[in-house]
Amino acid sequence: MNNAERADPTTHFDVEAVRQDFPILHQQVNGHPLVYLDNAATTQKPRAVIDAISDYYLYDNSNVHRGAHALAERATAKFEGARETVAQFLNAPGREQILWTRGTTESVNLVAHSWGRTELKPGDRILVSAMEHHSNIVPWQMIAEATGARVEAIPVDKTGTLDMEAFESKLKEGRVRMVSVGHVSNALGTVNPIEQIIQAAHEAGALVMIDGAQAVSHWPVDVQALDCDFYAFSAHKLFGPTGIGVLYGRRELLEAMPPYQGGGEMIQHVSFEGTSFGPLPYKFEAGTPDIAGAIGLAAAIDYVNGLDRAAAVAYERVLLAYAEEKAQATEGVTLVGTAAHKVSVLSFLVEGTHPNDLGFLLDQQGVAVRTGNHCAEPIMEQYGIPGTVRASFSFYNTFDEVDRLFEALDKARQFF
Ligand code: 7TS
Repeated sequence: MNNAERADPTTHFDVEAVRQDFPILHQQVNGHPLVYLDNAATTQKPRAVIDAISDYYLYDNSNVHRGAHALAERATAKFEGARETVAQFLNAPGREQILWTRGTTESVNLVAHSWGRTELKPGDRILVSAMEHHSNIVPWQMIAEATGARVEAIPVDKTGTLDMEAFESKLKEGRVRMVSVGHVSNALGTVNPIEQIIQAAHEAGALVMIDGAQAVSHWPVDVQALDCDFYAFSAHKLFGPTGIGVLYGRRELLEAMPPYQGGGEMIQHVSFEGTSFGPLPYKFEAGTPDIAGAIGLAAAIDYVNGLDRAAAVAYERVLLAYAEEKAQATEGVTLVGTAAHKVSVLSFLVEGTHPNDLGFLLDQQGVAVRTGNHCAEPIMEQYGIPGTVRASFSFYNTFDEVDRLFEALDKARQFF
């Protein structure tokens, strides 16, 4: 059976056509056609994104907001247009609620330091889940240390599902000021019930930050429907460039928060007697921004919006189910992360092998996966494992590639 025949006929997703948009996928690695299954680490870039970045440098390069010439005007229009594209993508009420950061990591740091430094008092509590990426743990620990607040983990069960009862009882204990959770776990693929989390946290008087790093590439996100206070993601996990990301924030919170960094661009007036800060979003954007990055991200969003997203979502679901079935049918393979609601991630262990050795042997056969703790050490420790082999899928992956993964695994195991 070929890929088209195996795809769920209800999905109508033309994966072969989509693959033509991603030049990098069509190469040999270690003498084999590349099978790229490391999409949770970073996604590949369609030609439209690469062209948008190179066109900007070829024709429009200039600094933004300050130049009195045609190139500066063009660069500023593209840069601010990109912010509008992101605002629409997240359904944010206003473009000034979209802040450019270096990525999800910096977005969490911005909220932890700017909001946390002014708002947190000794004894206040910050809840994160036990399956968070380090970037949604460590910034909170740093600000907790500085303010006397406490970071606590919402427990996660054996399957990788958040314990909502434990969460609700933690909220009832009081003094929870912030709940910061991942929309999707990068290590396990669990999709967290964030609507329920946001509602319960708000009822308890806490704010909610959502780490959307692993979610935005898989389905549309609507921050107003979610009613979250902050939402963060990285462009590079959404088919855009590295080095740029987004923080969405509720307007009244952003207005009340002090700047995160000082410098040019973020001020209204500077004197040695006192400095006043610019309006949103500039108050949070000190220095020359990543102009090409913002333009690249907007091109990535335009690209994604041009796909039949419902079909892509359905296709990815069927592809993951196919991979899970194959894993379950393979002797000695144990899945890590078997929550009822999952996306994209197949994390697993193979009896008698170390994940890092397997990763190496898969790479020798052209299959790119990630191995290790996936920057989620606490959940690996809970499971008593050093890490996993992680294959993570995007809509440009195929059923044939899933077969290649399992064939490569079979061959790799012959070494042990
Ligand atoms: N949050 C989650 C859920 C992530 O998966 C990652 C990166 C981050 C935050 C940090 O994003 P950054 O762009 O600021 O670095 N996750 C991974 C991964 O799973 N493999 O490599 C990076």
